[in-house]
Amino acid sequence: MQQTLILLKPDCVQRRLIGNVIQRFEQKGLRLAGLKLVQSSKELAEKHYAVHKGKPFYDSLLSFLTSGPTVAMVWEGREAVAVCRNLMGVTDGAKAPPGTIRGDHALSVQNNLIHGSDSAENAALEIALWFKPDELVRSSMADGSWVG
Ligand code: IDP
Ligand code: MG
Repeated sequence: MQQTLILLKPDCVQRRLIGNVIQRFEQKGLRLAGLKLVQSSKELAEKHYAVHKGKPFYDSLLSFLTSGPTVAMVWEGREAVAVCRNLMGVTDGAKAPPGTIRGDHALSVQNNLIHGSDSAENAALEIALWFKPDELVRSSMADGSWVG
């Protein structure tokens, strides 16, 4: 069972798309293990996007992520990292295929609604950055044996 960190970025919250996006993860069969609304500090945004430090869009990206509330979530299930990345679509909303979250609702490269961890290793680091251990809930789903 794999876990991944999903952030609904400030544009997703402001555009009232939280429910739309959460429904997609639920319908896929993933299990929600953690959920909260966070006003990201500059320090948290810097740590989260440390890999992009020095890139031309870095400062703008930090301003964007700290510009309003973000929904932070942990979703889990079989191949959760790749499953979520596929549901999101590629980074550039203009290139993301229809049917994906970004493909259906984003046109921008920066304001692309959602973050998803890109590997199981990074997921573990990012989950620890955004959540305390006691904010994550272990449970099983009633339909677990059907969804697999
Ligand atoms: P990802 O979110 O699809 O994993 P990354 O390459 O990890 O994409 O970039 C992190 C975030 O930085 C993107 O989701 C997007 O918000 C922003 N970003 C990436 N590339 C650009 C760019 O070329 N211009 C502006 N913003 C960018
Ligand atoms: Mg990334």
